[in-house]
Amino acid sequence: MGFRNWITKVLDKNEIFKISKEFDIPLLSAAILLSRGVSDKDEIKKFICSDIDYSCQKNWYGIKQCAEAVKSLINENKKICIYGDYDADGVTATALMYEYLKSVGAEVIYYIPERDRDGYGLNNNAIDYLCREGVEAIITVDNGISALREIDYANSLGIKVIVTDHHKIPSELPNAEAIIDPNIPFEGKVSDLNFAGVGVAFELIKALESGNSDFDFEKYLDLVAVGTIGDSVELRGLTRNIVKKGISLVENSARPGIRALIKASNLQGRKLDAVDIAFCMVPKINACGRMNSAETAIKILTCNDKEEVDLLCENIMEFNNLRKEIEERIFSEATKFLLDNPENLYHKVIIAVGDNWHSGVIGIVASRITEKYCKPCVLISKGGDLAIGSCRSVPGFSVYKLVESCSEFLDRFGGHHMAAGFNLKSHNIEYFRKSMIQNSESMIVPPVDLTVDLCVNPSKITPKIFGALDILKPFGHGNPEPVFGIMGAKFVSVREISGGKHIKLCFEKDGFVFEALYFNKTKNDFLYYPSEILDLAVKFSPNTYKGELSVTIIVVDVRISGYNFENAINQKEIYEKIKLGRHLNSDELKFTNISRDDIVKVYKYLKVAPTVNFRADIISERVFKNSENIAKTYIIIDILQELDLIKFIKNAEEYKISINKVTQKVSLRDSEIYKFITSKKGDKEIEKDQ
Ligand SMILES: [Mn+2]
Repeated sequence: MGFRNWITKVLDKNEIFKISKEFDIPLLSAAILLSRGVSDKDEIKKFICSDIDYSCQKNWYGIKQCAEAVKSLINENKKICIYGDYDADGVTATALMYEYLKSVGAEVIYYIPERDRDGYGLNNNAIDYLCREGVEAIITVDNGISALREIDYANSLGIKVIVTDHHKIPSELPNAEAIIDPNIPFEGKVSDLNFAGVGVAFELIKALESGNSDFDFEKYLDLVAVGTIGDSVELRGLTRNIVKKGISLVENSARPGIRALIKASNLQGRKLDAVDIAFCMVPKINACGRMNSAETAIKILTCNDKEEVDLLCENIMEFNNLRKEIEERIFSEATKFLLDNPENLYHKVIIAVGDNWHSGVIGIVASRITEKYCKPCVLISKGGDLAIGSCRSVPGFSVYKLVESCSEFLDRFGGHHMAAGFNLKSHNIEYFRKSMIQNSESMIVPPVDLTVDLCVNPSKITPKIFGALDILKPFGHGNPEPVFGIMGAKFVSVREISGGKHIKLCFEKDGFVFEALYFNKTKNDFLYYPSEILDLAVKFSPNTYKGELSVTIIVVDVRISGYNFENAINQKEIYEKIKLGRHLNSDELKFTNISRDDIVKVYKYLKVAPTVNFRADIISERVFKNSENIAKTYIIIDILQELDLIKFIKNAEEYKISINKVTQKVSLRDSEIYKFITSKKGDKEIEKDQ
């Protein structure tokens, strides 16, 4: 994994006590609110209250017209089509609108575009089809705001279009009967923007039923919760409260389909949280659109027949398993490509190219690679003459802008700061790749932060903590699960559990001994030595054994205590520049001053080091006792490999190193890298002379 920049919050103790007392909440809840900048009285009140306001959004552009337009469609018995999208947000929004309109007696069908055949949003072929089906009006959900031409086309066929969307608005709004999108300013003001497509559709229902005190709004909240979590919408304000209530309704959903999906995810009988929905329900719903057709997902969400639901659920599980299989294959192919062509790892944006990578899965893999290397990632898949691409970014870097800057080589592109997609001709891949690398050179890709909300003493942690955390739930985008710091813990031992899939670590701090789980790591992945002093970033998870509740500590990240991130990242950049043959300035050159003695030191260390995996920054800390020799350590490892003294396989930032048997005398002069580095030193001297 690339290294992450720990942001450790320093909190005002008096302030914590004050908030805790005033709002009658545990100190820990108060501390985390404070660490997240929720410190204003009104904000705290809103955060801890759970009330949902079912009155209509009066400050939304077009909401009245929308409600009126839909009402007259219903009254005039027009044939309506809900036009949705294939992801969890679009699917739940479609199910929600469809179910509602049916319940009020409208004649309604739905249409979900298919990823490969139709692409995202409205398209003329689909409109032609709906026209033939006798559709008189289209209500879009989770799309439509940018479909200016398509809406004109529908109008030309006599089909009215009502747009409900939550995407960014284009410079000109479409020529629709009525439009709602919270991004459209109303009286010069834009409302809170954290609504998913399904959230916007729900607001339309609120407007349609405003004044009807008998209406059961709650029965839709499970759908709103699933779609909102699926779309990674920020969980704050009204949306947070709706999702909170919605999650509690998912647990005992009246929808047989949701109950079936919960059972298939082995979540039945459990108190669910947003994370369960994000990791267990959403991927299954998304798998339908990725592997086959999103229609299966809508069917299961709206079906009341138990037998049919079971059949649909079986299908969905198959799609999901297939998705996982394809995802693993693309992931290993992309990773192999990067390790075979390591120069791709040194650029600011990681680009990998492959053949026939599944268009529905390539994006998930791009986000896994971004997570692994802490850098934006672009995956390009060739399929004959045509190619597709998918990008994911890190916070603070707009991958969309980068794609846009190279769009002369693309046929089509779209997306937002964090994710983008594109189509191009295969013969343009190389031009596009080069242009991306060149244009990214001058851009700043910020390091990936890991926010540590609060430092704690492990001896003080009891199951009471879960009550304090419950107040802050649901966790998700915009309100992440709190991360705690345990600083300066002495590492005692490590052992593998679950057949080597995970590890259990033992630590000691101030005489208190505690254990922590580190998931998806092997003994060899854990790079630290017994008795080394480490900082841990952790989460706490409840564990019930024989009826007794206890706290399990789960490791999120580890570093040597007092690790200097800034140095590490600067040094890594220097090394990347060298690998790409870029010019170093004289400040940077200082760090590449390698002596024979340095090389011997690192070699001797590797020879006796008791672990199998290595990271250059950690080796540097141990061998040179500081973080200013990391670039040097990277280069020395390259030299040792060039001289055949060691063999290494690089995996993200980690190496697997083995020591080769030396059969004859080795001379540093045989290393091209060493010669190159020492000649650079010469350049520096010349620079100084001038
Ligand atoms: Mn959406």
